[in-house]
Amino acid sequence: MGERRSTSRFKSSLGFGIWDLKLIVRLPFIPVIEVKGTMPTADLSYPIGRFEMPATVTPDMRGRAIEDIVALPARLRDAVAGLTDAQLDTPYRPGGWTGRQVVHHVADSHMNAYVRMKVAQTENSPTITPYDEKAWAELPDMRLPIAVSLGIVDGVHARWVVLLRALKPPDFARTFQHPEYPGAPRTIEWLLQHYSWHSRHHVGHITSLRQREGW
Ligand code: NI
Repeated sequence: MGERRSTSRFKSSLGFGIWDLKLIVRLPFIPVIEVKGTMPTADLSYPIGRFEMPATVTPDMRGRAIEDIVALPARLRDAVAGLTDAQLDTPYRPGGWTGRQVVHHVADSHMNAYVRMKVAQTENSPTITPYDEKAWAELPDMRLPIAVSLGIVDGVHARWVVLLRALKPPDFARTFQHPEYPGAPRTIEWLLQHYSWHSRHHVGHITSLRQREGW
């Protein structure tokens, strides 16, 4: 998740959309609620909150975001360590992806992100190709053992981190065009911050499920 984030299509005539409503509903539940099955779906979907691009990104913030990209392969392996196939095939929330789908989705998503960064580095504000992450998550390769995608994440991140660490400050301002956000070019800065969040977001789905289930 994280690919399609446009809220405009959900705007109602009242001037706010369902996401705003979710936020309003969510606020009273921020204090710790660990009783199984009582958390609002919005909280289960966003265990670390929604992504928000910081107004300013300092060098320290960049460094921490790159460390999240470095850490993801091990964090993902730790998150799924010891889970049985039945546990991996359990949705992390009612109607949500299974742990197995989450792992395969991270591989799908981060392969795309890695390619997007490379085209942004080497072309003049290229238009990237979106993909339907929900449809991808239903394709037959989603039923493969998670080891396959853990290996992809290892390899993609090993290469991605080399690129990220070699970026010079002006490189973070390089842009690419996302067809779903016309007129709002994304930067490599945005991509890094987004995938730092995305890495922690999906690990959070699995670790929070384990916590709730006592696995
Ligand atoms: Ni995602």
